[in-house]
Amino acid sequence: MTDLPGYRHLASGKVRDLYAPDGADDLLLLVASDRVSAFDVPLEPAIPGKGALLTALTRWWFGRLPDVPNHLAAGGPAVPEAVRERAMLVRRLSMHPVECVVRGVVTGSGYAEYRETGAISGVRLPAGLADGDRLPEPIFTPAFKAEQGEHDENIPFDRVVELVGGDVAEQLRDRSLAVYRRAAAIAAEAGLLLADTKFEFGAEPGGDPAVLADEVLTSDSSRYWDAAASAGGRPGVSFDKQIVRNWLRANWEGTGPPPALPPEIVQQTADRYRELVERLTGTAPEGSTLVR
Ligand code: PZK
Repeated sequence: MTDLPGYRHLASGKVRDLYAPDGADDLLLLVASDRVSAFDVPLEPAIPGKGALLTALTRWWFGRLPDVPNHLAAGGPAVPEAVRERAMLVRRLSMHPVECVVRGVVTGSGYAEYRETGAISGVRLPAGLADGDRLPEPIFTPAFKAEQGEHDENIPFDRVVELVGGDVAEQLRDRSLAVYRRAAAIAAEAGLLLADTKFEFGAEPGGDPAVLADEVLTSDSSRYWDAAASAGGRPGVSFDKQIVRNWLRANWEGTGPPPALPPEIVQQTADRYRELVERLTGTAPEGSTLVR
């Protein structure tokens, strides 16, 4: 975390920091760090360029979704050079306590829940689905945002209605599904399968009750798979922390402090993040070491 002149530190998550600009109560500065976590454990060292890549990706998606109301601020105070490329100045919203997850594929924790109950977040699914199978239609599988350090809890749509009211619940669901469908179509053009993603929305004071917030369609909030490699129902190769997860699983018993990631794992992970941005946006980001 950095000391930012003109800003006050508000909160830090495992991989992000939140600041308030002095004298602009309606704005926030969301700073993506280079930190990485896996299995909910923060790891060392950082992945160089990760925060800038994920921020670039969120900005790019907001640009591709111009008719979806989002939280980017139109103006505001200068953002310090030290964090500029990994920071977003956003309007301060009243955040809904719901993780708006959309799945086009059953995998991960959703697959585990399906195996146990035949449903995910109360959405009943056909019998016989295997890990990595595509669904006939994307499904909205909301989760309740747990306190930091706790696991989010999948909840049925009725519970979303109790939390935010019926009208807003329907908007969260409908916007989430609409954005997922459009993003999945754009990703498909790049040979990518958007397996699932998580959105967060907030209410604009006195305005739109379902503004798209947070990071959007990044590899930290989404599973992107190579479409060719995941054809035929095999779980895909993720463009995210899979390299880190695999290494950690093979090199750590899960108790005590985790070992430091070796340089080659850090490099492979950084390359994988860059490859995703390059394939999606068609441009090699700053500092790219990708060999074409
Ligand atoms: C908001 N977070 C997540 C937690 C972080 C970030 N537009 C907004 N208005 C009000 N609040 C938030 C947002 C957004 N986006 C986002 N928490 C609140 C978070 C911890 C550290 F850097």
